[in-house]
Amino acid sequence: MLYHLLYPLHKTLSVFNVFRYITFRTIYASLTAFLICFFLGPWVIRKLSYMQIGQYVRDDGPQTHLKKAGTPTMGGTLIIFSITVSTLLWTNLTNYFVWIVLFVTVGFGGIGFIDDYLMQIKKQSKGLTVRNKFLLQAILAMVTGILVYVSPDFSTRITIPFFKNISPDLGWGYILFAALVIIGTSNAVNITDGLDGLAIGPLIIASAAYMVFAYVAGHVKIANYLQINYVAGSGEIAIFCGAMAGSGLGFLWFNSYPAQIFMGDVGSLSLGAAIGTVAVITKQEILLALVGGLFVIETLSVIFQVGFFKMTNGRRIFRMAPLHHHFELKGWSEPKVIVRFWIIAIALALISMSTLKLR
Ligand code: 57M
Repeated sequence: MLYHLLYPLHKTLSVFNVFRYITFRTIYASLTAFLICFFLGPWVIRKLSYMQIGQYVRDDGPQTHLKKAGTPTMGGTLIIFSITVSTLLWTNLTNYFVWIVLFVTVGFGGIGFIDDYLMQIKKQSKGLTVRNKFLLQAILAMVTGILVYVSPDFSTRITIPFFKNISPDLGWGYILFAALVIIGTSNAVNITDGLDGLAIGPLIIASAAYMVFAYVAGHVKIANYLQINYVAGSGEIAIFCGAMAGSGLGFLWFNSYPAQIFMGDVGSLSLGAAIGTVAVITKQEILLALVGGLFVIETLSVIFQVGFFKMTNGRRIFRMAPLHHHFELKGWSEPKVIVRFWIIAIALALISMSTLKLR
C-alpha cells in the first residue's frame, strides 16, 4: 500500500525513490511486523488470559510441562495479523504471488483456529479430528498448488539441490507435489512446536534464508549469474519473508523460555504452510528439507518411533517422540534443548545457502 501511495511521489521528491527497492521494503516490513507483535503482545496475552484461552497440558508428557498449564495460547493470531498488515503495507499489491502466500497463511491459520477454538473455547479435548484436519489442509494445499501452477510462465520443473543439470518436469503433477510440500511443512512445524521458542526460532531462520532465495530468484541478473531458476515477481516474496522473520522475532520476545504465550495450531499450521508455499514459489522446494531440516528431524523421530513401536509391540527408539521430549527426559534442561536445536537449525540453513554456489 505504501509502495503504491509513496513511490509515485518520487517524481516530485526523489527521496521516495527508495520505495522502489525490495531490499528497503523488506527491512521495513520486518521492522513493522516485529513492532506490531512487540507492542500488541502484552495486550494479546492479557486478553487471552481474560478469555481463559489457556493451554491444556497432557499429563503423559514430561512432568516439567505440567507447570505450563494455563499459559495463554492461540498467539498465532497475533503473528498472522502482523504478517498480513506488514505485507499489505510494504509489498506491491499487484503481485500475484503475494496474494497466494497471504491466502495460504490466513487459510491454514483458519484451520488451526478452528482446531484451537474447539479445544480452548468449546473445551473439546481433541479439537478437529485428524481426518477432518487433514482433509481441510489437503483442499487448501491443492487449491494453492493450482494457483501456483496457473501463474504465467511458472516452471513445473523441480530444483534438485547441488545438481543444476537435473530438474525433472512434473507437468500437472507439480500441483500434487506442491500440495505435499505445503501439507508436510505445516504438520512438521506443528509437531516441532512443543517447547518454548522451539518452532518459532527455526521458522525465523528459515524465513531469513528464503528471504535471500526469493530475492535472488526474482532478480534476473543474479538468478542468471547463479544459474538458478528465475521466477518473475518472486522478489516481492522476500518482503513477505521479512515480515515473517520480524513477526517471529516479536513473538519470540514473549514465547522465549519461560513462555508467556504459545502460538497454538493457528500459528504452527499457518507458518509451516506459508514457508512451504514460499519454497514452492521460489523453486527451492526440495531444499526446504535442509533449510527446515530441524522440522524434518522432529517429524522423522515420530515416524520412526511410531513405526518401531508398532513393529515391535511396544518397544521404543526414543524415550518419547518428538525428539525434543527425548532429550528432556534424558535430563537436559528445556532451554538447553531449545538453544541446541536452534544451533542445528542455523547450521542447516547455512549449508542450504551454500547451494547457491555449490551446484
Ligand atoms: C502438537 N503440541 C504440544 C501449543 C502449541 C503424532 C504425535 C507425535 C503428535 C504429537 C503432537 O500432538 N504434536 C502436535 C504439539 C503442546 O503445545 C500446544 O500445541 C500447539 C502446537 N500445535 O502452540 O498450543 C504442548 O507443547 C508444550 N509447548 C511448550 N512451549 C511452546 O512454545 O512448552 C508448546 C509450545 C504444550 C506445552 O507443554 O502443552 C504437545 O506436545 O502436546 N504428540 C506428541 O507430541 C506426544 N507424543 C507422543 O504421544 N509420543 C509417543 C509416540 C508413540 C508418538 C511416544 O513417543 O511414545 C507428546 N505430547 C505431550 N505429551 N504433550 C506425548 C506426551
